[in-house]
Amino acid sequence: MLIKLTLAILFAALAAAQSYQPAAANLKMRQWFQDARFGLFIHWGVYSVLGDGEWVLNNKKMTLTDYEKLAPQFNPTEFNATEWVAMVKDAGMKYITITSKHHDGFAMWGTKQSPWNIVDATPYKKDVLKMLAEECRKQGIKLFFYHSHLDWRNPDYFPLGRTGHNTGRQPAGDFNLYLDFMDNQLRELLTGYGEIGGIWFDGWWDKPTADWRLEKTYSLIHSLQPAALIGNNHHRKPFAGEDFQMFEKDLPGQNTAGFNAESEIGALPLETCDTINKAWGYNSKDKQFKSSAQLIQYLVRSAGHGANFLLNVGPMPNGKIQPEFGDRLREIGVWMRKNGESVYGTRGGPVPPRAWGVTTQTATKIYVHVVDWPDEVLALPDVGAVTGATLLSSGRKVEMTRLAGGLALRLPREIRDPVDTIVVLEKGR
Ligand code: FHN
Repeated sequence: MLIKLTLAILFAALAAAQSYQPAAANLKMRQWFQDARFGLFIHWGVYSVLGDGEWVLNNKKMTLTDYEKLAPQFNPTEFNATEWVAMVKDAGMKYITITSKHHDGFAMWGTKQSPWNIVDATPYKKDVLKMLAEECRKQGIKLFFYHSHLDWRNPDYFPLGRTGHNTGRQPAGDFNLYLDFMDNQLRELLTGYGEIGGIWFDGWWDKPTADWRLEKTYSLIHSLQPAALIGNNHHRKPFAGEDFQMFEKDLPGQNTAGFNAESEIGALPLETCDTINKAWGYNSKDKQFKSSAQLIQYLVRSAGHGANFLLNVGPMPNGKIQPEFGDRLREIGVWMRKNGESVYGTRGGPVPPRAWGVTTQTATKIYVHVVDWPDEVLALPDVGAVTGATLLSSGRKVEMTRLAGGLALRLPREIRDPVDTIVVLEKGR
């Protein structure tokens, strides 16, 4: 009987998964997403009060009773949605992905499913996501929600997974009730906040063998907003029903940070995310900031891998973005205004990513991004017919020599840019 039931569930899940046909609006959104290439990731929640990152509840072995004392201290009176969205636009970013709920379960909107949210549990009492959604719509920025599957606080998130073992919560609960709770929260987000770019899931990895009812959740999202893109940071090849694939702290195909040992690049639009210092949520002690040059180079390398770059900030508990982040975003924006045509609307170019840099391309042009190459001559393999080569920055002609099996570009010192020397190759017909 049990075997029959399990098989029936398995077949139903498989049928639902296999039957997913992205709507035309979804496919259009995927194109938009790929053209956008650059977005802002925001990790913000009640944890920002401690300035010790978003994992502080787990990492400092806090009890929930102590953690809940943070809510009355979380009063981000200096939050200004207009300023945040203007900052995003100025940086040349096209979308925002903000934590609606992180692993601590705290909701950044006035959810009716639990009082553990910014409206009901804090003196601020305002729905941050609503203000941000309205402002994004006004300023033409798309809004995605990061939503954690993993929940260290909801008693029905049981049995526990790999994390959250020291919070002092009761060792009992009904996981299906938790999944109902999560679907109800997602329903609120997809019906009360206008058109949403998509949902960015995280935390599946906490219980990789659990039945997460993903098909049900994914169908709910796609039925409420067919265009909304679903991505899941499970660090595997995409599951059925997903619309894009993300990589954490690594370019697609790489695994320097250890998250991608089991991930494999699928056929969906790609995104890579990273931090400006080391932390996702606000960490007052972390001063290891990457330079704007490094961040621009990562953005360029992502584009060369055919991936978006989602760059993170962890706002402070008062609602401000720390100046070190703001400065870097401004500097990237200056660069994007000059060089954006080699990033926006491009796809990975004909030369696969190399240590020296990457190529991106549009229908008519190939952009050769020379990021790290000491020599005057750079040889490329065959890139197809090319009618001319110029520098993107000045339009100056670049000496190009055809070789058997490729071409060579001459890049003398005086035309080099320490961040990225961009050569535009005109495609021949
Ligand atoms: O545990 C989270 C972490 O806090 C952060 O949200 C990052 C963002 O990619 N993802 C998780 C770890 O995989």
